[in-house]
Amino acid sequence: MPGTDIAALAQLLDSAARERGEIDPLTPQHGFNLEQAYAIQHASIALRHARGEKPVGVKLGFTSRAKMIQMGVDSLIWGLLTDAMLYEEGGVVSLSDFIHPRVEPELCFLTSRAIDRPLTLLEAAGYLAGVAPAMEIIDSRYRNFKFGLEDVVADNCSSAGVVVGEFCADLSRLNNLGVTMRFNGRPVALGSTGAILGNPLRSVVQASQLASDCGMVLPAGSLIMAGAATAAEAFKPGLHVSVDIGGLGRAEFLTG
Ligand code: OOG
Repeated sequence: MPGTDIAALAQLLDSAARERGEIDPLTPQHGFNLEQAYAIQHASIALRHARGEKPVGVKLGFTSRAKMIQMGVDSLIWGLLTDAMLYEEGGVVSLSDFIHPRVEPELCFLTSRAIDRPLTLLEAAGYLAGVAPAMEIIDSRYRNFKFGLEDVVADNCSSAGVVVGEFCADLSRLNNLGVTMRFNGRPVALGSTGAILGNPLRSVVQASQLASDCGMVLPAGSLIMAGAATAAEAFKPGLHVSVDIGGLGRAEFLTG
């Protein structure tokens, strides 16, 4: 829609995140397209940067069928991470930071060199320092986590927090590792890293393509969250949340 007020919608989403208040999806009233949705996302991230938050990397969304089916959206999307979204691995994540948070098991890549062009799958590992077991905390700013593609993109793909375990330099066997997420020791989500685009390294290829499409360089030391291997789980206070990724190790946090 030509008259879409990118800045005003970015402000609305940013305020919803800061005040932890749900809002109705924006597209029924404002009818923006995907390109405008990314413009809103970037404008809302610019507000965070203006407050002093630093870029730390990117996250991919809907890289697994499990997530596409859970949310009814079937296109790969991406969002931008800042240092304010980093939560200490092994620390306490307070529910008061969020509206209605959910957690999902992921892999997190760390780049060793700047990515400034689209990479092939064969090249991807050469740009990485390592991979870690990780979890993403998502927190849609939309009522009841209900949205369409353009709305979730404008809302920075529900990004809210990341918890990253220890990095491992061996990138050779990521294809089919078992993924188990537990709440207080009870399995709540089971899957395989193969669910992430058939091979999680493809998320690095996708991130390089998406970044280059919008003229963005991912500097060395960037995080790339590969997207969830399973559906997300809502969480409450008083939990020990962990993810084990076969061969790679564990990431965990407590909820308060
Ligand atoms: C959108 C974010 C999806 C993933 O890993 O697939 C995502 C959402 O489900 O709210 O982060």
